[in-house]
Amino acid sequence: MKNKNIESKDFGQNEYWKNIYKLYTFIKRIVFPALISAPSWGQLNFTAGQTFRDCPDCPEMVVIPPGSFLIGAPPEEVGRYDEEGPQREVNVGKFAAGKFDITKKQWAVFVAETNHLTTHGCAWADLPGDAKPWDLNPSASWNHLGFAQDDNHPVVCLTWDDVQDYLLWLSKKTGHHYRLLSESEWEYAARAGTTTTFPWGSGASHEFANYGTDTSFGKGLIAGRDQWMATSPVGSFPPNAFGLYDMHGNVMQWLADCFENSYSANPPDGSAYIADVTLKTTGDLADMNGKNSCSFHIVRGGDFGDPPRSIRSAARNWAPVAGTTLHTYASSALGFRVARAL
Ligand SMILES: [Ca+2]
Repeated sequence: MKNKNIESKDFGQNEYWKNIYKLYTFIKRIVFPALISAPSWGQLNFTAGQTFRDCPDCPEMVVIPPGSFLIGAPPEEVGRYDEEGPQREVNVGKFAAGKFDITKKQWAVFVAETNHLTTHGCAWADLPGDAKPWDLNPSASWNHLGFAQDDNHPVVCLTWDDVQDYLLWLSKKTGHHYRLLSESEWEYAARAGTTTTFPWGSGASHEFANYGTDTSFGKGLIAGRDQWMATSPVGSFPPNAFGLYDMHGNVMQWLADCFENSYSANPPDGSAYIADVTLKTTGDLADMNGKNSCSFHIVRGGDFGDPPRSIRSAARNWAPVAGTTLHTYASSALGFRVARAL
């Protein structure tokens, strides 16, 4: 019918071609440039600071704004270790980070759906009879510890392998790429625009984080808002400027990077350092000499038993410890947070 009408009137035919030309111009000037300039359809929907979940049981995510920063600590920072330098500029692209560490409840969903077993034991489990608390207690697990943890506490006692299995499961379940944060992403997100020792200022404070005594390793402390000797429920302290909780203290977080004892080879694009090379280390790190860099992974944030020095934005740590591997090492002071590509 439409074609017949157009053919029967000269006026109608002109209008038809005018509309075709208008449509062509619209596509050429508006639609095409928009398609080319948009990195992906998904990214169009995310703005910095926005929070979202990919399923009802999935971790809540926060969109982190892209930017650049100096990774590491300046030479004069109190408590600095040699491996926190040299400071280097890193550009971090837009990504989403878990608002909180993964909780016991979220881990339990994974276990229920996959029957995932954790049989490696756990260090610092605080169970009766732990003669050497730093050794793996074979009976301890994420669900069997010597201190109380409700569903909202960060899940702990997981090896690197356990965490990789969770990330694969979550990616498959949601259709999105979930992974660990790189060390650059972690420090950028922890600093949230600050250059001070801690995001809240120059001194440690139990008003902002769950950590231990001023002088000892492995001992918790209750003071001010920090009412926990061991782990605290996620979100018990104020968030940083990017909207992330518990980046300092509570539990350390597994990261994607292999070990490197300086930032001299750290990728400037914000990605993880994953070069598997033979380590050449001396001094305090001499026990790692000759081992492969990727037989270790960086862990960040410090934990409930750490002194202030270890929960600084620039403080670095790594796992596993001597005598264990990425397949066996687990600790009640070590959990994880997820990242998602956008
Ligand atoms: Ca505490």
